[in-house]
Amino acid sequence: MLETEGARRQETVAVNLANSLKRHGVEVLFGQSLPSALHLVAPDFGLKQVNYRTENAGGTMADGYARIANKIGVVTAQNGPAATLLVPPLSEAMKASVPILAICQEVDRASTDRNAFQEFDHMGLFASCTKWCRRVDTASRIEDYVDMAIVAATTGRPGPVALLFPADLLNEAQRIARSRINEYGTFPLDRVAPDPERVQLAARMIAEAEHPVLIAGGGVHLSKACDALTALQEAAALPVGTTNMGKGAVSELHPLSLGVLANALAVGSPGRPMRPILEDADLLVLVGTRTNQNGTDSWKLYPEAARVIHIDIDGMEVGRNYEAERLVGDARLALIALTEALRSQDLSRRHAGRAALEARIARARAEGQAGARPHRTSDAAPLRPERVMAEIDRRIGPDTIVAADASYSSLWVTNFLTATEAGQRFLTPRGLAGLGWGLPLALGAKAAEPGKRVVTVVGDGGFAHSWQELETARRMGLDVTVVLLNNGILGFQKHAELVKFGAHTGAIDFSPVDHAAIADATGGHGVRVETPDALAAALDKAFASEGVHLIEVITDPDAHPPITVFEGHI
Ligand SMILES: Cc1ncc(C[n+]2csc(CCOP(=O)(O)OP(=O)(O)O)c2C)c(N)n1
Ligand SMILES: [Mg+2]
Repeated sequence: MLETEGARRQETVAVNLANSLKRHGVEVLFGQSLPSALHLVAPDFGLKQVNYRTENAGGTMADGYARIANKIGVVTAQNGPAATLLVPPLSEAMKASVPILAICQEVDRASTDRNAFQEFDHMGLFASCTKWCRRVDTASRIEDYVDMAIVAATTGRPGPVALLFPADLLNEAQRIARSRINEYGTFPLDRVAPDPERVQLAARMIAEAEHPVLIAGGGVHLSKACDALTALQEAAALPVGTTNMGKGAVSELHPLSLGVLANALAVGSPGRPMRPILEDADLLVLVGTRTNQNGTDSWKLYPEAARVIHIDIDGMEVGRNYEAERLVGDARLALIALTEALRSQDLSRRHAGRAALEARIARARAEGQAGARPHRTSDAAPLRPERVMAEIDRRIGPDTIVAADASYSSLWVTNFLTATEAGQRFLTPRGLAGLGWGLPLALGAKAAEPGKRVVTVVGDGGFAHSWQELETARRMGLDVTVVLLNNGILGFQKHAELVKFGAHTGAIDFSPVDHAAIADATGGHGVRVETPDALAAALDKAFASEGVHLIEVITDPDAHPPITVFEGHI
């Protein structure tokens, strides 16, 4: 650490930067040493470096951290090739509304625009995948820019931002400014309530509706609005379903909960029998959802005749796909205001229908479970993924965080695990649905909540995008359990091609890979299982011991989640 002594002796821009990050509550930097000037002084400010192997995984760790901690995730990177690898995670965060601060080094100011080594147009690079991006050139403006960046990420609709620092600037002497004291790193930073008159109108619409249904999206988690939503569910006897990203916004065991109602409602889906309840709705209350394709089953899920109330922090999302009564504001404040406004409404219609509604939901739930039971209880080998989910489901509790990779893993998790409490977290990369997100999301979540069990479900194709981070997990003491569904193919790709073209290309099949050996080779505990009994034993062992565990489950290559658009085609 001799090298740090010199840096410590004087106050530099890097010291100012570390100091400002600490003021905003930042505790973890997902990094790989660069910018070195920052990382050399960061420990003096209590900033822990979690060292990723690749930048795209590091950015995704910052994403998982932010989703769980409700604090801005910070990732740092070198200019040029490293910065380009931040594009995928920033793009996911942009679509999924997750605040991330990317701190990137720039070439020295004197070398700018001279084709310096690894010089690149980072402003252009990040233009489409950040809410806000600036290059900082003036030593005295560090606090101003850090505050602007963090506020840009955490106010309004959260999202990623980037700050670019020339390497020479970070070394410039600069006394620490003591002028600013506020912390902006926790989100939602500024809770803004919707227009009270519109809240009153919405309350009246709910009271007067015959069959109102509420759909909760991921914004409910981002806003920490799960308790407020549960209170409204009770107060107005409202049936509540969720999108994939909204899973866990309410308990799926609540008698008024419909579970996940999204793009997997074909035969075998536990949620399928709930669909008629949604189809009967004359009023839809959408909360914290961008009404995206997967969330709405290609915009076919919601009844066209239903009136719509849409609560969202981003006014541009309200009415994008469904003309709606606009309640623009923070989900939590909006739900609290709505519950309050309902007190002065006559809710007798809602409460009179509650028992019958609960009975209808209970029947649909039982029917859904019965429909899913054959696969959930199947002893077949190779295993059905539904059976794998059943084994995980009976071992997790409301405190377990489950992160899924893209592809089928996301849908197995959202449709076949149970949120037993409001606020239970299931992280899915549904912003862009890029492969490889599962493990780094899990590592970020574990960095945010070291005391909680974190499990990630990944496919064999997607996992090849992030194998290398098993070593990160081991080295950083981020003990997670990876459940790898090895069907030997790019499953979703294959089946989607079969559905659309009746044929698939030669890119689908893999040579056999010993994933358990990769886990062992990186200091973790790998095991391959081929039967339900072996899976049960492996899960018990992983959950009872420390370390990084990888359970490679050989699964049925013909199995696919009950994706609605596949129905009748394969
Ligand atoms: C980065 C990226 N590349 C390509 C795709 C397209 N894609 C979607 S699903 C899929 C197959 C994934 O296979 P695997 O991870 O093994 O999961 P499985 O569907 O077999 O469970 C592909 C290639 C993507 N979503 N993201
Ligand atoms: Mg696969």
